Amino acid sequence: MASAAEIDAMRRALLLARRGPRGLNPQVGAVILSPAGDVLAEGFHRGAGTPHAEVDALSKLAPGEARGTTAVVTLEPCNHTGRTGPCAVALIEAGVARVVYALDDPTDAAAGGAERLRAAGVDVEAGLAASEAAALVHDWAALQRTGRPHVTVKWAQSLDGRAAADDGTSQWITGPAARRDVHARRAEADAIIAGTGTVRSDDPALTARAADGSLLEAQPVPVVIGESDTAPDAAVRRHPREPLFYATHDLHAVLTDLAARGLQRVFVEGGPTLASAFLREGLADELLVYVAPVLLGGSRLALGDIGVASIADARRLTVASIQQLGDDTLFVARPAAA
Ligand code: AOF
Ligand code: ZN
Repeated sequence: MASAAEIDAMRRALLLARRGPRGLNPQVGAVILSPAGDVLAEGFHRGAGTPHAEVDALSKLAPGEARGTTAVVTLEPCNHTGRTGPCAVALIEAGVARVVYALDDPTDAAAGGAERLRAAGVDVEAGLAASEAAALVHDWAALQRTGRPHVTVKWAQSLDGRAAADDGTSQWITGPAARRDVHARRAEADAIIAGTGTVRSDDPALTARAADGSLLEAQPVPVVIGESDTAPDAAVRRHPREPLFYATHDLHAVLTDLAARGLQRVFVEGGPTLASAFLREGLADELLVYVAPVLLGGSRLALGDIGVASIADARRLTVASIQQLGDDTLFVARPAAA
């Protein structure tokens, strides 16, 4: 059973974890407690290649000071030598007597730290605040499972399913409330993807902005996919994050590369061609469809070829939520489980 001091320390460790960046490694926090339950040291992980949270916390103690202490960590201490050495061994060597951690390490490579600690006589308790810790590293863990980022595909359309008028104009189909919602969701993504066609025709900034136009604090990395060149003076080149350009149609390869850069959650806002390609390839985990009460008619459909030739191939969706945003309606939908 975790003590009151350990429960407090875990809450603190979860806060510390958030100070680290989202990236190739999970966000992890650690607190070292004296046998009396006083906080002796705190640590967190600052990203791949830097010390893990436990080692960061231990480094703040004098030699021998960790003997007999309790380490409270948001993730199972690792058992492997990756870019850094195994934390389980560091804790054993420091003489830590007890380890309380929240979540088992979900990777085959690093798991097993709990067993190793127990084998060395350390008292180990798992599962304290496991659901909070799991939520914190959810996107990272999903990426370890799938090998690619979580993909949200967004588009705005008229009630009759058009993304633009016949002359190509599309600003604006939806109203201010819907556009604000889009910006808030952009800020939660690690990357925002557009096609070269959309970059050429709309010259989007691909930034996340507040209602007054000012930049939000969190900015996704802008990603531009496609074979036509992006003009030297394109707005995306002035983005606060350095843009990534992929002159390819191989979306799997692009996503694999984004995953290798630690980008866990991407937002596809690239226009009908790109949205259709992600759907055709089965790469959309979530759809955000903003529907405006307006009719455009004509030929500029919100989606083109998504690989549906006949009704039997229709992409069935599960609607997660329907939300009214001013005059517009947002459908959040996911592919129905096969
Ligand atoms: C921990 N504490 O703070 C973190 C852990 O390449 P490395 O050495 O940085 O190892 C990365 C793996 O270690 C990562 O995939 C995850 O399984 C675990 N992360 N483990 O004990 C930490 N960040
Ligand atoms: Zn570690």
